[in-house]
Amino acid sequence: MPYEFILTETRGRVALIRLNRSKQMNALNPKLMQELGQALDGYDADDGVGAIVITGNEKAFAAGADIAVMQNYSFMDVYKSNYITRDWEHIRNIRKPVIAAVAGYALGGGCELAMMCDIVIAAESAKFGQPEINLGTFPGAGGTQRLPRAVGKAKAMDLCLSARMMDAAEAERSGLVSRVVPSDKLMDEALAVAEKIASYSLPVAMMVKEAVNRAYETTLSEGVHFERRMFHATFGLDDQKEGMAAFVEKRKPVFKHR
Ligand code: DAK
Repeated sequence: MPYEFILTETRGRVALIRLNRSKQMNALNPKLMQELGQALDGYDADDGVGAIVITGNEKAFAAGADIAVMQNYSFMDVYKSNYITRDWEHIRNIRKPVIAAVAGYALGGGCELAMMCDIVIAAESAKFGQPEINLGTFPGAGGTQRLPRAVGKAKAMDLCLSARMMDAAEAERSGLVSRVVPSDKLMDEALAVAEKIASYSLPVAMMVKEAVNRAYETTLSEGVHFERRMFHATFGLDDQKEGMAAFVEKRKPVFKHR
């Protein structure tokens, strides 16, 4: 499907979505976010896809929501139309693993978009921040909630209140990103991780995602209970039989994603 602001392709069982407003540093306008939601929904429903990568270009993953579009909105405009929530919440409902491959700026809504993904892989050039306070507003797509969960209160307060940027090394040290790679290796690494994940049993990968996300929403004992039940559920899968039989027979498993 032709989109205006994103490029999409599949490579085997991996779907790649590239944000494509390079002149505007991939500023996230409503149409781009609509298209992103549409593409994500499509891949989530596609049995041939096991993992999704979202990336930008070498200068910017995304420099935030589109300030030029937002500047004249009134409270009623954003409140009544459910601005941001209506398009941005899509990604939270995607059940397959989503990887953000971040080079350059991931600021404001761009940082929030990366944090909505399941794994963030950063190029050495990556810069993260929540600089909305510069604009007389503050993070509105989860920045004040996901950032402290990822990096702790002290650093989240620092970033949101001072508007400073955090480089890739600091982001990795703080737990916002899972790995930092040389800039020219970013896509190879992100696609290799996605391919690896997509080679495993899809329902199991989906259950892992659901169980880890549960840790953010509930108490430890309820989370462990949820995990236990999901673990029990894997014993109803053909893929669990195949995975364990393959180990015992010293061969590679052939998962059927069921
Ligand atoms: N929006 C629109 N255009 C942007 C943009 C943005 N966020 N970021 C960059 N651009 C545009 C620039 O205006 C410029 O356009 P031209 O002048 O060429 O037409 C072009 O991209 C190149 O940018 P620069 O010339 O500034 O490039 P530099 O290398 O000098 O600087 C920069 C790069 C990323 C450091 C700088 O562009 C910058 O500071 N950008 C703004 C970063 C920012 O403040 N981001 C936060 C945006 S606010 C909500 C939920 C969420 C949000 C809002 C509401 N609700 C639930 C209601 C989210 C808000 C945000 O994300």
